[in-house]
Amino acid sequence: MSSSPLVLIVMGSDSDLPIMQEAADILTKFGVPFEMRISSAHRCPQRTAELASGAAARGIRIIIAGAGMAAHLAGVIAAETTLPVIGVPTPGGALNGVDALYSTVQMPGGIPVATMAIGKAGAKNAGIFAVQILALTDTLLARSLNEYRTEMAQEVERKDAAIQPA
Ligand code: RP5
Repeated sequence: MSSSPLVLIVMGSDSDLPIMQEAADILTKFGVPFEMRISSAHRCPQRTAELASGAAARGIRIIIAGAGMAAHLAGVIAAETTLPVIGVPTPGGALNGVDALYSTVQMPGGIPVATMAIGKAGAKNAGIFAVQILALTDTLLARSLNEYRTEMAQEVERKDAAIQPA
């Protein structure tokens, strides 16, 4: 696999990092090279647009965008590229991520954002979903995904065994 980043993780603020780190951890686990950036759709719109519009030309294949509150980051990024964009609504603010969920998932027809769950589970799934897309054209990655599923199932069996009476 190439060592230049294939996945770009963008978040609106460093306050999103504890959530978005879950996506980074999954990509690291599967050996997928990625880049992590902070860029805001409203605090630095021009910079965010340039980051998105230039991504494909430098080899990025998928963008994961995480933001909270009135989270327009994923949609703005999707507007600037035809790369698949995976959105992660991050928790926080008065509505604790429900606002971000609606802002991210409710894209008008024409510019899709593949929206995950609010918070750490969503960020983790964003990482896995990116790996699944890359695995369409990478048999080693596809094999790793199957092993990951097998390990998950075995973990459930271990937990089930652990609560059985002696
Ligand atoms: C959004 O506003 C960010 O994605 C973050 O989730 C939220 C709050 O940002 P900070 O005020 O913590 O920088 O743009």
